[in-house]
Amino acid sequence: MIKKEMIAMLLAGGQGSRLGVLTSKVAKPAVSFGGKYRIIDFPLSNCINSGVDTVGVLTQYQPLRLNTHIGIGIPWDLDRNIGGVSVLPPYEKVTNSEWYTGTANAIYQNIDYMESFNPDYILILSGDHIYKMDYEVMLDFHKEKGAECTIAVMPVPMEEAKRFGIMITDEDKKITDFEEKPANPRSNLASMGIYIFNWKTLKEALLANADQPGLDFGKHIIPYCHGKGSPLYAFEFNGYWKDVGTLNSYWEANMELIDIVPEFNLYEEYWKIYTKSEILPPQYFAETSLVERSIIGEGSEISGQVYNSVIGCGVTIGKDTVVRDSIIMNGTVIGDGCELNKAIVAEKAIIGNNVKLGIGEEVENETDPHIYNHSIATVGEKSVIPDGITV
Ligand code: ADQ
Ligand code: ADP
Repeated sequence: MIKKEMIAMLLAGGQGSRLGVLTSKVAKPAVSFGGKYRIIDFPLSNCINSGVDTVGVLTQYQPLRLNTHIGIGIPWDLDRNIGGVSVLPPYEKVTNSEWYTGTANAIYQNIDYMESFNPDYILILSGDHIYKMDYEVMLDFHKEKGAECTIAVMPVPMEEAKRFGIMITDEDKKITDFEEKPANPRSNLASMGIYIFNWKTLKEALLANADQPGLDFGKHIIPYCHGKGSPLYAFEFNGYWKDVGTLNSYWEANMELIDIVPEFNLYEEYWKIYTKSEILPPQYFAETSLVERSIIGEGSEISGQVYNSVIGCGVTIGKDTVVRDSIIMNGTVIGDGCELNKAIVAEKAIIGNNVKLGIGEEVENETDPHIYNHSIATVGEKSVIPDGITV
């Protein structure tokens, strides 16, 4: 009989509507990040680097790119004999097929998948966080405390606490109180949405709450376990962790990669970030080009000037074009004489000549669908912007 000590279930089905046009055609976990990666590469790479070799990826909304990206999981090279990466969309069952109505409902609908590995522990992950974490250290903590559920936590600024699950712990890190997104938070210890459950505890909680509409971990499962008196513990994480759910946090997290001393380092040998990328030619920099403090993906051709920016793979930047503080995703073509300032351009967009986009802090146009607040101009995937436009 197959036996795995711990398998991971990666929730990748959220709509990500707060990322606006960036997620109108792709699921949030499949959005590109850092030039050559996609957001989901980070939790998946954490799994490999932590020795978790079986991962179920729960997809739902716009899953096409995600499916192509994950495919049969070769770049991540998890256990390909038993387990590995499995994409678990809803609607796959013979009976009772329905959409995943909430995070825990998605897990509930895959009880048979989890059961087939006869696991002791289940690791629940989100597909939209940028961080490096050794889940094995968290599992050791879970065992040492005799917990039934361990929640990874981080202190957050008090004014942001109401966006998160918030808890109060005793000196032994035991959770004495938990509230999901409280209006008046009593602490700033936030849940990172990363949980280790004893399989028996999780299964019982899922079955007992199966009828809850929109069954959710923060709203139902954690409060249920707490109410029942199961020992819940908080595992404190002190590294870099970013929920890239908003345009501002997405932009900031990309910009943090190019800081002179990056807080989040992609170049560490011992914690590699794996991804699936196309086979592309090297970058090419024309004699008219100038690049400062930027990431440039493979296969890009740069004839203009690029400052403090994250440029994806296969991007063309024309002559006399200046790109500053911006994120340009894979396959986008920018013509000559353009000016991009604090803009996010999604994949395969075509921007004509002499276009002006996102002039720094001044852009504020809430009525135009291509422009979002926080002064970041965003251009959706495959958009075409004609010559001479200023937005
Ligand atoms: P939220 O940030 O609100 O709170 P949530 O919307 O519950 O997160 O999504 C968590 C993950 O599940 C995301 O990766 C999302 O893509 C995915 N997901 C959402 N709905 C899904 C569905 N129906 N099917 C499959 N996947 C789905 C949670 C916790 C808080 C905690 C924050 C930390 O509830 O307590 O503080 O995460 O970010
Ligand atoms: P999105 O909200 O962008 O569709 P998710 O599916 O990941 O992305 O988020 C699920 C829910 O989380 C949202 O519908 C929203 O109610 C809530 N949420 C999380 N963080 C915030 C926040 N900072 N501001 C508003 N709502 C939030």
